[in-house]
Amino acid sequence: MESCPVPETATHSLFFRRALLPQGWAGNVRITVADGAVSAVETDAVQAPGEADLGVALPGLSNVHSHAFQRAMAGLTEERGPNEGDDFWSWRALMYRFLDRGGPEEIEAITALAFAEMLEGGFTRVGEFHYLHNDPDGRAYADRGELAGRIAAAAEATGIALTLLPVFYAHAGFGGTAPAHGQRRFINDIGGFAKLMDESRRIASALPDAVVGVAPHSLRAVTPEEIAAVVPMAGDGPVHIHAAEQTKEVQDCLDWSGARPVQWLLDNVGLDRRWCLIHATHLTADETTRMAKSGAVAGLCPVTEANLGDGIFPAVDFFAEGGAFGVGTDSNVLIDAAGELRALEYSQRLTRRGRAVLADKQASTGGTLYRRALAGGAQATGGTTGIAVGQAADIVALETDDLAYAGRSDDALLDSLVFAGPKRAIRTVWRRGKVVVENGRHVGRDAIEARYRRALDAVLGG
Ligand code: NGQ
Ligand code: ZN
Repeated sequence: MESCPVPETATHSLFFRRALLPQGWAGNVRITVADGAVSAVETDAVQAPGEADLGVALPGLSNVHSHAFQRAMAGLTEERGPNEGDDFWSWRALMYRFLDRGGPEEIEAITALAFAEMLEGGFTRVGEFHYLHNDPDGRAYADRGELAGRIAAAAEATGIALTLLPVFYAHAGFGGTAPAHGQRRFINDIGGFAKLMDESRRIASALPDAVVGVAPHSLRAVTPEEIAAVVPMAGDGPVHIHAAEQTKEVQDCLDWSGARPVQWLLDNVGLDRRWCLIHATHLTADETTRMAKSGAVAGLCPVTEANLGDGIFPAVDFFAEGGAFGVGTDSNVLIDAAGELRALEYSQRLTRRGRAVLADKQASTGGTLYRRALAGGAQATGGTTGIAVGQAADIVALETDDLAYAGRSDDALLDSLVFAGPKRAIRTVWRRGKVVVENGRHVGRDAIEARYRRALDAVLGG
């Protein structure tokens, strides 16, 4: 990247007039960074002559769920088709068609743009639910880690922290049915997947703080025997799975097993803190309580869930039971951490006909959501839990010159960030103490954009 004036091994410090620390908001905070990690946090420090005031610092959030390649189809699936009922399944058919083209270069270029936008949008780590493994004809690449390597290259080029979640995908529906043609780029058997996991670990070890987990795609695409085989491959890493996103999926699961998807997982896989259930939209009261108590994270993607017409997650009840959540950008139709939190709260307000419904008692909504998404996101991805000694120096500074923030402080800034739409919400982002976003723009954006445009010509061109 062109503008990284600070060598990574150097110790340097960053001074903020306010910072959100694990113990709460603090003033005049000097954060010392050594080898990419926070080595000291001083509060009520005296600003030294010549030391810049970098404004208001937040810990970066983890994006728990992304399919980076889908960034290239943002806005392209909003036409009504000839048949009754455009829905998730017709969207998915269009998404599959999109995969007819696009080789490693295109996947990397699209992913790099998505990752740069995530950094600009307040995410410093991404959980990439990576299921594109094969070439456009459905053949395994000679190097099984070819596309995982492209994801890692995009993470390295942009600077975002990577939690790589190689996806096991083998079937079109419940009960181990044969995969459809449109799914040919996702398919693995257990032996091939084990090789992909080995490659993924090798690739991740070249990045400073990448995490590798495992993602059985869904109960539709993976049989119970396959889940039992792939989950141990996560080692200490997280396990992510799509669950109960669509009512048809819930019904198909009932027809197959007599249980609903989350109920099935609770009864059969031993959900715990390692697990992240993506969407978990359709829950009974009993499932909500049991899932919350299990310690598993709800990986909520409210913008995509609205875009795809999935339904509304019972967040009020889940929170009341102590459930943990993180947010994800999933289809990447919009990439914005604050926008996910806003969509989550608004979905609950619209159904509950109330305000500030997800806020802790006598606390601000933005503040509550930000802190909880930070904690749940870190749990689900192995990301930073806050600005504290030993954590990666992954820091977001607000664009406090924006009028949306005028006259606000501390949690009121978070409320304005989430609800009051700053035009440019974020000024600077540091990843491992290095500037990756400056004045709201990723430092490598020009080159990333040019490469993305070429990739789109290749994927969409005539
Ligand atoms: C995915 N997306 O894996 O990209 C899915 C579509 C599927 C969402 N579920 C494929 N939002 O679930 O079968
Ligand atoms: Zn997904």
